[in-house]
Amino acid sequence: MMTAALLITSGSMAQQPDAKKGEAKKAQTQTRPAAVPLSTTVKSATDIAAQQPEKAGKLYSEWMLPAAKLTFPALPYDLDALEPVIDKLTVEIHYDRHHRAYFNNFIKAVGGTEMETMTIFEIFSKMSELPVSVRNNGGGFFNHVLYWNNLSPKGGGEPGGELGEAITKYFGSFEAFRAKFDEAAKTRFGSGWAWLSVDPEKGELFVSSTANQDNPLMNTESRRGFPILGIDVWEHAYYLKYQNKRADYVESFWKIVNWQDVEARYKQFYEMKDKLFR
Ligand code: MN3
Repeated sequence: MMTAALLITSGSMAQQPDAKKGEAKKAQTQTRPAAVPLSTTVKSATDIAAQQPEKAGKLYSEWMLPAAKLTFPALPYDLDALEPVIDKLTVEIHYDRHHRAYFNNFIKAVGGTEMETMTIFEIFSKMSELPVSVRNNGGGFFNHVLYWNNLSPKGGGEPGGELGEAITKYFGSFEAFRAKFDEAAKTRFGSGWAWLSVDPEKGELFVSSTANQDNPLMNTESRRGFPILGIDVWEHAYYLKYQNKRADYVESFWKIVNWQDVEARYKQFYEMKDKLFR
């Protein structure tokens, strides 16, 4: 069973047999801790559910494990699966070198410390008191897992269901939300991320951007939230294909957004929110 999956996976792995190649295969042969099943039932919009019907409603999370037990997850599709939006070489370098390095350095940084037994959410909640190596590498590890799951070769379009309704409620329309997210992604100076998150107090959706490998779960952020969609705007995410044209990368990004994953994460927020911001 593919519970080796990622943060809050929408489970695109099971229908991506090629994910078993290379490093992914190695990862799967390790003994993995049992995933924590969540009881959420996903009720996706028809167009989204049609993409991965057999996985709707099946959510797993490994993030509640002690940090030292976290594993480096397989990419949920082939390296070239996101072409032409993101080219194979970019995915390969981004996933296998950058992301893997963040993971390795995070595990190293928490090793032998009290952080070993904390969940990554507990670590993010105490970020301001912890070493910068944990902030950069823990953020880098977590953010990229979310990023890969947020994307799919079968993605694109617009969300329906409860997520689509919430976006309309809080932004006025999907177009208005997208304009806001685009703006955050394009104007983030230097390296960082733009996010769509859920406010833990009010439940409202909001857009923000963070520097470096920070994310809205960290207590170093002025507005904290549970991220459900993130775009990496570090140059390593797009430079080979788009060079300095970040705006073109951001525009193309929408063609591969895995809305089923974003909606699943949105619903998971309500399952997990009590454990996220302590
Ligand atoms: Mn990156």
